[in-house]
Amino acid sequence: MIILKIYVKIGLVINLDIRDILDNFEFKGDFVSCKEFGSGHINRTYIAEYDCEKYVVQCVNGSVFKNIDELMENVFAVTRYLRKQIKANGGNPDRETLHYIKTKDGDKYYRCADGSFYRAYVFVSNSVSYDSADTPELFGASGVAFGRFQRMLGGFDSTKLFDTIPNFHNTLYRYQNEFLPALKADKANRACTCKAEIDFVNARSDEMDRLYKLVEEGKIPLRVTHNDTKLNNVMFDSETNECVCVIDLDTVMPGIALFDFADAIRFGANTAAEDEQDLSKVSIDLDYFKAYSKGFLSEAGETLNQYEKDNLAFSAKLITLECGMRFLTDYLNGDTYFKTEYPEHNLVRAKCQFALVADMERKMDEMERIIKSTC
Ligand code: ADP
Ligand code: GN1
Ligand code: MG
Repeated sequence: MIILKIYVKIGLVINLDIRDILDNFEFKGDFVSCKEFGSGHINRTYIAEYDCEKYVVQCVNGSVFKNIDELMENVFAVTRYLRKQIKANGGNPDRETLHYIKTKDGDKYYRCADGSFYRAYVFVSNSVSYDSADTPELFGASGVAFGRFQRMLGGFDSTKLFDTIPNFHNTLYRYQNEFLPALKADKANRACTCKAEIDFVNARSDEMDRLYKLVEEGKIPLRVTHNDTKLNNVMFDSETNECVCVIDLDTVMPGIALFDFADAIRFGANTAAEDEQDLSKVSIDLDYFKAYSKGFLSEAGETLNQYEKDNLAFSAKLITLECGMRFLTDYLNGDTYFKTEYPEHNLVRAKCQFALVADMERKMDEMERIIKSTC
């Protein structure tokens, strides 16, 4: 009776059809409940509770990820490799990597009649993710997690991975091929509402190709990178707060290692939320910057070359500019990419990123000093 009540209650809030989707996966036990969960901007995530185990089920955003087969190939290949590494180091692969559940037909994902895709994995038990870190230590622990992820994948041949979103962190490409065309088209008639932000981006176009130029010159290698190192993409042990597992592997691709440092700083070392409207609250917290640098470099430091080390602080600014530009592009396009909660949400996010860029520019010398002393 209780089970039925919970199901009916939650079923009314989300969508009863989710049960039809869940029934296609090899889950253990009887269904208890299912609810929408998480704060990601792209996919839709559900927690499905069965009496034996909890699962995470995700509807993958097909307009962002155009080739689901290649995406899942990447995720499975990287996870298989990580499991071996963790096992060899005496760790527990079932807790420290994602554990995917195939469909009853043995496929890596389930394709619905409406063309959407679902995939499932075991919920990492006794774990929690955070949208902000209460202490620099907690944030530093996420640096250890992403640094270790980078180090453990050091031996994985990045050319074996598909480029699931080409030019994902190619800032100049995003400027020339996405931002400027969106501005020109001005589909949603919004350019007149964000002149200052457009000027902010244009004024920094000269810096956008600095890192890819180093790649072209053979000074920075392409490595296996996560590319979306937000704090909420690490699971922490709910009792000890130690990092358990890096999740959200959809953007694992060949990339520049610096961005795995940088995107975490953009999100987690901001004294405000990513969509804070009061820009006086936005700044880069140098204690958090230092803590993440220490954590990340303690694991990945030895694998980075001098060109990479010299550009760590700059990369934090560049990715913040890039992310703000992506939010602004989506605002100009009429909000077609990121999930939004209100009409100006993308503009608010962009303004917040640009305020953070401005603060990083003010504090760049200090950020450089911190990196030097940590390296
Ligand atoms: P998105 O691409 O939308 O960011 P994520 O894969 O990051 O999706 O998942 C969203 C949230 O769901 C995460 O921040 C985390 O809280 C939770 N989550 C995802 N995978 C797991 C898992 N295997 N175990 C426990 N929680 C998870
Ligand atoms: C998106 O899915 P989520 O919320 O982890 C985006 C990232 C952005 C981030 C900004 C595939 O990440 O690139 O940095 O929003 N993911 C994709 O919060 O575009
Ligand atoms: Mg995520």
